[in-house]
Amino acid sequence: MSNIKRCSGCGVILQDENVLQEGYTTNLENDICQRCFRMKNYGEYQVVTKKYDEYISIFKEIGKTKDLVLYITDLLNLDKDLESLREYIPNKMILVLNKKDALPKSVKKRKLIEYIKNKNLNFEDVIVVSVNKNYNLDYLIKSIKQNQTSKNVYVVGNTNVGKSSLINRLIKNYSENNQELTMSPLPATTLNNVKIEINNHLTLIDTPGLVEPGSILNYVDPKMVKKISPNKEIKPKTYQLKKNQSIVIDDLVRIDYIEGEKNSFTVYVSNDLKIKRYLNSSNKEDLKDLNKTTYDIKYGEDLVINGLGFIKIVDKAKVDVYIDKNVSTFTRKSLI
Ligand SMILES: Nc1nc2c(ncn2[C@@H]2O[C@H](COP(=O)(O)OP(=O)(O)OP(=O)(O)O)[C@@H](O)[C@H]2O)c(=O)[nH]1
Ligand SMILES: [Mg+2]
Repeated sequence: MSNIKRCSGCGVILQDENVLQEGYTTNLENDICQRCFRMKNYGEYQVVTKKYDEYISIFKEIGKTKDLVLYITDLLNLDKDLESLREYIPNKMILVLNKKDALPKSVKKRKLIEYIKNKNLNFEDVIVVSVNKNYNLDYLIKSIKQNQTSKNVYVVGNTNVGKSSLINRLIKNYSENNQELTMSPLPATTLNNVKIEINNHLTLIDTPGLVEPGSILNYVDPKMVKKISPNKEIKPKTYQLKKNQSIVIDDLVRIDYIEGEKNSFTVYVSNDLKIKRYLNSSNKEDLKDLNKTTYDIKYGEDLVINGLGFIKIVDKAKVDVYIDKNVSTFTRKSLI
């Protein structure tokens, strides 16, 4: 290969020598790699994993610039720690809360913003959007204009939060450019930084999303990944539970209510997942072979299951959660 050409869909370096290696294309005249071609045209997917160090070095490179950074997160999977990136990226940063459409309409934008602002984090702006519904992107563009420090603006965030989808939408809405980034419901779609010129004053730089080791998406098959990722407004389901009753979500997670008064559990997960409720958990053994964690949940907290969604529990409760040992769970003050 004499001069390096990158795939315009995912940023990988194109090569025509080894079918088994990333960046393969049958012909270097092509603009995208075979993996992107297959994702775009057939919805096929091939797993590529990056090492943690590779992400960190991408973040550090961004940190060396003074450019504005858009930090994208998914409202259903709000990062536990919204400041972990700060260690590497001290830049001016706008927090973009995407996938508003997945939450019930009754959840107000203002409430979500207040929730974040109460944490006193250091963001220039906090913006709720839905890329799919084209919601609030005019405001995002305005805020970018106000806060950008140069032409370049980086787009970072965990895998699957919708970074490439957002940029594609901004291209459609605000640019003459016709480049199209590859998007997919599966983790690790974008493989390298990709620069996209929106106009003479703005170039967005798409980056590969960090694959969180604690996300359930890493431990289920692609069919289940699609089921777990909501593409419609979630219809939350509320269960009034007494102790010794349980909720089981699609053979993925079991929650036993082991101590507390009659209590209300509202499940916010994709509508495609089946939820079962057991009136007497001691008779049922399903999923009890999975890893168990016991939580003492305080009044007004959510139990979050990384990658899947969350359960809002009204009163204090002691629960046993059974789930794959690699998947992280935690509690937080109720989002909704
Ligand atoms: N419901 C909903 N889904 C969205 C929205 N935006 C993106 N998605 C979906 O989220 C999934 C991931 O989108 P991508 O744009 O590939 O995500 P990414 O952040 O670029 O992911 P990586 O390249 O792996 O880091 C796709 O299935 C998108 O359709 C949104 O506003 N609402
Ligand atoms: Mg991407």
